[in-house]
Amino acid sequence: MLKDNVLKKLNEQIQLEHYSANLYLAMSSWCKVNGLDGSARFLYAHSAEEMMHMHKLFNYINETGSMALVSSIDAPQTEFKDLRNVFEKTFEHEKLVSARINDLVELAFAEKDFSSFNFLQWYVAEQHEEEALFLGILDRMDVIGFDGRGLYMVDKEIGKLSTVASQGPA
Ligand code: OFO
Repeated sequence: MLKDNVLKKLNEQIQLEHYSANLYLAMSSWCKVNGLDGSARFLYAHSAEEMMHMHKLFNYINETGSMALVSSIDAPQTEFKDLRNVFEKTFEHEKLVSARINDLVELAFAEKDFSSFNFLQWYVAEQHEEEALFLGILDRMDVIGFDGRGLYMVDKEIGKLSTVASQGPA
């Protein structure tokens, strides 16, 4: 069984991963209706990854004999200034997720809950990859730019990442 304070934080992380999935799905929808099919595909696939992150936590909690909770999720933002704004927000969001994971790791260690500490290492590595992935997309935008056919090229490049989203950019 998990200690109450660790269980509470793990359940909050379930909620945050679920929010991440909904946020990226909302972003995918915005991209699709704005003709940005590559980005829409990438964000749709990434939303599915976030659901996997959520389920992984859910299953871990239940395996310990504790109660994984399904809580209400805030509605995500649905309007964005432009494509760069979408990906600036993904990067900011991933940095928030990393900070929450770090807090969880710190708590698990302080509580001598080494099973949770070990379990959470997967998320530590994953957050490193995700921050690098989204920062890489912002860098590509800066290199390609948005002049002329720039937006088309950027969207196409992001679309190519959708098949390798789980491994990071090729
Ligand atoms: Fe995007 O890594 Fe989970 O939230």
